[in-house]
Amino acid sequence: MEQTYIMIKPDGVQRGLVGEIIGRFEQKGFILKGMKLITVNKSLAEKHYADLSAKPFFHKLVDYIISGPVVAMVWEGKNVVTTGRKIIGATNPCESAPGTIRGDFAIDMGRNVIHGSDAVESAKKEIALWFPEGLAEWQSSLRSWVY
Ligand code: 3AN
Repeated sequence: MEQTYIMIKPDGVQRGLVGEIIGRFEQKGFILKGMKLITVNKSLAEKHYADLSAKPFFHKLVDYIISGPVVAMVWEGKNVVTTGRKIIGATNPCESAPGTIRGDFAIDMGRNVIHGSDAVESAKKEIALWFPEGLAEWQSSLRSWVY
């Protein structure tokens, strides 16, 4: 079953949006496979955003991610990568639709509340990076009502 890496960024944690965001993924029917509140070190943040290392905003982005605790999560379910991105909304909160997380809770690109993997392959890499200890096991009978 497909999995994605979702991270509530420091601004989302500090603004008290953790419950709201988890609720949206739960209500859709996705299954929580991993979750932890952690303060990110610089090396992990730089690895996570390695693809953006040439961008002019890279250092600001890394400083933002390490500025306070984040909630790192893995969610599982049919088409969860693409659907998760739809739930999150466009990168620039000025363009994200009302009803999406960024559309409802953000106005600034540099403080856009949440991260979600953009493809199945990057989700695999990000999950391995953020959850080297592995994920929770669900018995298939406990989740059979979803599928
Ligand atoms: P997304 O988070 O929607 O996948 P990416 O991967 O293009 O978007 O960018 C990663 C993060 O970098 C964004 N969430 C945002 O915080 C930041 N970012 C992207 N573009 C800009 C920009 N032009 N100025 C400042 N920050 C940016």
